[in-house]
Amino acid sequence: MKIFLVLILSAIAASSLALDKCTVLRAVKDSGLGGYKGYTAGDYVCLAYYASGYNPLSHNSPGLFGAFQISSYWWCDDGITPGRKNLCNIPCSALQNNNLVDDLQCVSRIVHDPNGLNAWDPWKVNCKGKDLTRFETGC
Ligand SMILES: [Ca+2]
Repeated sequence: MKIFLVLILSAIAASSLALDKCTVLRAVKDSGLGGYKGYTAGDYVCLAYYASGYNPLSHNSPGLFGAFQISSYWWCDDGITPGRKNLCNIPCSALQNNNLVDDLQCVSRIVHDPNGLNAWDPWKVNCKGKDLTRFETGC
């Protein structure tokens, strides 16, 4: 019974971490990333939607962290990935919360590379060249 209660409480805690479109959109706009390399704020919101469903605790694979599913091989330090580079110079745990300021600094670093947002398959498949109006409006 006690364990069951703990499970329920942690499920509630996890779900309360989930972000929504407008929170992500506001964070992207505040970051100043919109317009960089021709990507709009909607590109980043669309990426977060398809990468994680706006859930910072999402783990599509063991090496991906945060709302933008950032790789622990290249970008953040999870303390266990062999050969990790930590090019964003942050712990991966910093990507698993509701504060997107550091996430977006890391996203900016990733987008700075020649591939830009093509670094993310969820963006390439679902957002690239698409009408992203619904990710930029309604807030
Ligand atoms: Ca964060």
